[in-house]
Amino acid sequence: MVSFPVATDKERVDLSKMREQLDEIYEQSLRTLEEAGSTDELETWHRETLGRKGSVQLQTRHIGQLVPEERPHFGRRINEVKQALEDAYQERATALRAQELEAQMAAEALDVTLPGRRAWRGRLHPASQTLRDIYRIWGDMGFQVYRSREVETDEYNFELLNIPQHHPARDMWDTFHTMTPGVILRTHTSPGQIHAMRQYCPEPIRVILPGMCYRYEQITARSEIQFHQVEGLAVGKNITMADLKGTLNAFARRMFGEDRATRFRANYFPFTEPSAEMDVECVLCEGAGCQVCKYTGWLEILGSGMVHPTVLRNGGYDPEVYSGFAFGMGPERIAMLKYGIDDIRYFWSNDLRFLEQF
Ligand code: FA5
Repeated sequence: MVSFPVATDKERVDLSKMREQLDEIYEQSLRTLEEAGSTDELETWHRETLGRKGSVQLQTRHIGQLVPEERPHFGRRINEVKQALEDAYQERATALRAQELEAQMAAEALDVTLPGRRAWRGRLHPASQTLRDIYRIWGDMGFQVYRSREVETDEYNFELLNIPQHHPARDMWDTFHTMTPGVILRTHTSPGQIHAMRQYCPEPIRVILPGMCYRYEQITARSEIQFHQVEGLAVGKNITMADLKGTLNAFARRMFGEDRATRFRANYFPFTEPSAEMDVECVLCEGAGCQVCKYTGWLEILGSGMVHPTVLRNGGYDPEVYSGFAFGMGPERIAMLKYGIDDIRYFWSNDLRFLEQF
């Protein structure tokens, strides 16, 4: 129950005077309500009139100055005034909102006859475009895409590929380790060879294995710590080095043009024997020699070789019966050659000026 301060006889006031005063506040409030020209002004009016410290509410403080039997009459009157003002406020608010909306619509009028703005259309990243070109070419030659994991065990990334612990060849693939001992981010797509062989053995295999690889190395114009590779693997009976060369040459002609010369250079990979790297004639200087090809006229595009007998055995195949070839190429490097991109760092820098050119 609300209690009001009780007035002394001297302080008592006349009910009619107080009603007069309240009526005056009511009239005055209605007038200022009409003058409110915006919803902001309306809110101010509401706070100053009907709020907790508003002019109408303040009238309740005088209730205690009335004789007790008059107090309920005056209280009721205050409530009536409050309600009437609240109704008037709602009416005014509705009218003002409609006015404001109309004004806004007039100001922001749409000319529906103007042509619409074209939605900005994204496009495939140059690395994805190159990957798709690669898939298409290998797909036409009967190679299926085989997906394998990016987080690998040391066993699959190295040991089963004929790279035992402490083998110096591990220096070629500096590695990111996870917090779980023996679990790493793969440094190349070659561990996928073992997964594919173990899944398909003893069937013949013709797959490409695309995906992201990671290496803990210095980022330079030619090397990133994160890049794609596309591995290729063919396993069957009577597969020879001639198949490897013929197939890779067919790929290079489709990728870089019919007349593009290629060559194989002997190289070393622990998981292939013999091993070779493949070069294509420099697309920028047509073999004459330039900065990009380091004045050799040739650009390396991939590593390859005949699958090592130990690796075939680790995959479940008898190397006396089966043979195979494998290769690993870098799509970003291929895109660099194809489009004359001189820095691999553009690929992941998210610069639209670069990306919009493809
Ligand atoms: C390998 O990774 C071998 N696994 C390839 C292979 C597979 C050989 C099967 C034989 C049989 P290499 O480290 O050279 O080899 O990498 C292969 C390709 O990946 C390179 O030719 C290059 O195109 C790309 N590549 C390698 N390191 C980077 C890097 N840091 N940034 C961008 N591309 C890279």
